[in-house]
Amino acid sequence: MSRLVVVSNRVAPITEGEPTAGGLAAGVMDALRHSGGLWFGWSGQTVPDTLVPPDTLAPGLPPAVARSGPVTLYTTDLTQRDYDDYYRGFANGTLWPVLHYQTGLARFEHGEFEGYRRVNAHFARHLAALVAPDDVIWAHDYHLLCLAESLRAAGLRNRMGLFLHTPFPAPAVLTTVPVHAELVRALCQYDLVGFQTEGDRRAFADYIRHELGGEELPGGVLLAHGRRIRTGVYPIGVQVEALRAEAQAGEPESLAALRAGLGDRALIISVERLDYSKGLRQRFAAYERFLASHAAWHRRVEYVQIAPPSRSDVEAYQAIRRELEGEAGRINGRFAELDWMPLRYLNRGFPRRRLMPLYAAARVGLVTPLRDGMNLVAKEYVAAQDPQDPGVLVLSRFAGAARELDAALLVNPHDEAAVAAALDRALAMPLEERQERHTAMLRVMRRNSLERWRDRFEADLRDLESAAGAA
Ligand code: GDG
Repeated sequence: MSRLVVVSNRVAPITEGEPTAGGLAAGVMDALRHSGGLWFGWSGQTVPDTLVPPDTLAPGLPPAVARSGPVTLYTTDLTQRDYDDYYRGFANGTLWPVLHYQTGLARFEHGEFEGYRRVNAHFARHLAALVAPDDVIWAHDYHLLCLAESLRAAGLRNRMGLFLHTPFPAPAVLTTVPVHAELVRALCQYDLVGFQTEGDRRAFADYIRHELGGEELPGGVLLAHGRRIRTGVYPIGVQVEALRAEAQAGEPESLAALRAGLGDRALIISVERLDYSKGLRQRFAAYERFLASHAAWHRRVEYVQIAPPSRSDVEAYQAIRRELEGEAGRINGRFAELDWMPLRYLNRGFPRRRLMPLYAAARVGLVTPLRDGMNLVAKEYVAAQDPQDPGVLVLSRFAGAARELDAALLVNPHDEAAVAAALDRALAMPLEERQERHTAMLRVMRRNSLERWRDRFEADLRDLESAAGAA
């Protein structure tokens, strides 16, 4: 079987004997172990511009940083200027907000887009030296929209696929990015583009048809820029049984500490990177509304929000952090009693082995992003539940996960009163209804597992003939 070459912004460390942290990394690593191959990405290190002028970074083999059986990891450093333009600038200052429909938070600088292209080309130069002609290349996410274009420019005719972990926005939203045409032209150099939901795939096809005058053939094939691009929907999943086992294997001390703090109060849990797309501000407001309108729950619930800081050198992230700190204090100030804190806001990450038991102990999983490609936390919460006495998932209809988990209590995160009512309903839900909803969600999640996501994408990529993209 030909080798698999995975490319993403960052590579996950190989941890021998331990499960790889995080669902995505575990899925990708398993695929690599199965077929053998390599994973390439940024090391996470920046070097001063003066030492390595970006345009003279040597092409050729980057050093291998780790090997495990048939899998080799390679990384490359970025210069400070690359990091500012590509990562902090165009990827996270322009693309991320627009992909999540937050056009008001997006900034745009031509120079940053040039930096984004420069880093994609830099990745491609290294890859060109690593890749054999029949390798299949699987790129991940919004950082690498221009990678295939650079690889083709370097003469590579390999099969190349991109899986987009974020939403793909409607054409009217994407066209707010001044270089949308360049981006989509670059995307068309992939042979396969995968999305989390049919809505995302549809938005891409609509752009190709209406903005570009391209064609859509049956079976998700698009014709544009003289190429044939296959598209597909591959909802990312979780390892259901492994997560349940992790949830049950919690450290007794942490659980005892949790119980001691919680007493017999019902726990509402939310976990996510501190990101404006996750809807934390609206969620805090909805919880405040719930407390104000449901006095009967006072002292009987506690909402724990875990939000490790993320991308904290991007201005929009500093703003949301400041705002949430103020709001958490204000809400507690308004409702807390000497023996009750209604909201615990923890601005740091937790190891997985502590997180899973926390999910299992929570009566309600509150997952209300304004937009989300999939949202793995929603699936992890469901997987962690005790099937005999499961908690209830309250889920935003704007998470990709809502397409599959329609047995959750689906809410519009902009509707504070509706989210407050859903919390009340979730907390009071009879056992039988909780079990029915949980069983239905588990059924879908077992079918659309992490393994299936990976196997389907990989199989579709291998299925393409080499250089089949040339129409
Ligand atoms: C992108 C897309 C898509 C979070 N806090 C902690 C922690 N986490 C883990 C969660 C989960 C992962 O991080 C987050 O995944 P999500 O899917 O929820 O969100 P993004 O980070 O935005 O991921 C998203 C995903 O890619 C995959 O395609 O679903 O839509 O935006 O696994 O558990 N893990 C630990 N401590 C924390 O504090 N250990």
